[in-house]
Amino acid sequence: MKFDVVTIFPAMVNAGLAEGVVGRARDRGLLDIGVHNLRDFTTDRHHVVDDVPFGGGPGMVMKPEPFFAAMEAIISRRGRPQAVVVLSPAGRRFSQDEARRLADCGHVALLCGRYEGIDERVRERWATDEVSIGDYVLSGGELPGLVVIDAVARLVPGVVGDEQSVEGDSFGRGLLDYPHYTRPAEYAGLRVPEVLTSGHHGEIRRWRRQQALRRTLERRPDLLDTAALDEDEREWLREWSARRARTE
Ligand code: 4FV
Repeated sequence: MKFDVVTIFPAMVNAGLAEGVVGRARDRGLLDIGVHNLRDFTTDRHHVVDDVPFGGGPGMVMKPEPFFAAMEAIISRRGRPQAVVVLSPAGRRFSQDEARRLADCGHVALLCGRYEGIDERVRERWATDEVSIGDYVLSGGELPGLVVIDAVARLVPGVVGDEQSVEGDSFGRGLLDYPHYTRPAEYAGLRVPEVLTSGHHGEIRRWRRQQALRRTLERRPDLLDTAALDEDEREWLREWSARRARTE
């Protein structure tokens, strides 16, 4: 999987890519990540990347020319990305489905803004997607870019050792994850649910499915509209809502 990141803080991005699953995958060549310093694509000796906003107003806006030059260079050096993502609060909300779609692209460029944002003509000319990681304002697009790379990289075969854990991940089937426990079986007066130390793998799988479903029902019922539920899960939901109706 190939990524290209355009940023004025390459060290910050490289630091965020250096550890753990993504860091190992990059070292093993499963991920080919180009991190490009936007200032390298300026032509003035002060490497200026921002300017005052047309129409006035607070703050500065990132100039279009360096981004255009950066995209031209990426295409000539590394090929044309299938997806060019501008990270911004005005974008489509990032999700596991979005991560899967980008993972199927094979080559994704990520344009990270700072200041008030990037001149709109960059999005008009280059972006295939505008993506937001959430309804809050950050000081830059680098952290959102790292979030996207991390989520997409986990879907690249071989990046996460045990493929099952990716499939079993939260949102793998659109449900929240079941609770996790490890040794000791009792700690601070708190015991691990019996079923998990029972050795009954069928029972354990059933308990985990019920826990994932119940948590989703309690915390994110909105997810149930799109979750891929099987007949058991639909039956449990019917039982639980019938029981709740009886107790209300
Ligand atoms: C953001 C978000 C975000 C806005 C102006 C960078 C900042 C600054 N990006 N999801 N939320 N970006 O807050 O993606 O340039």
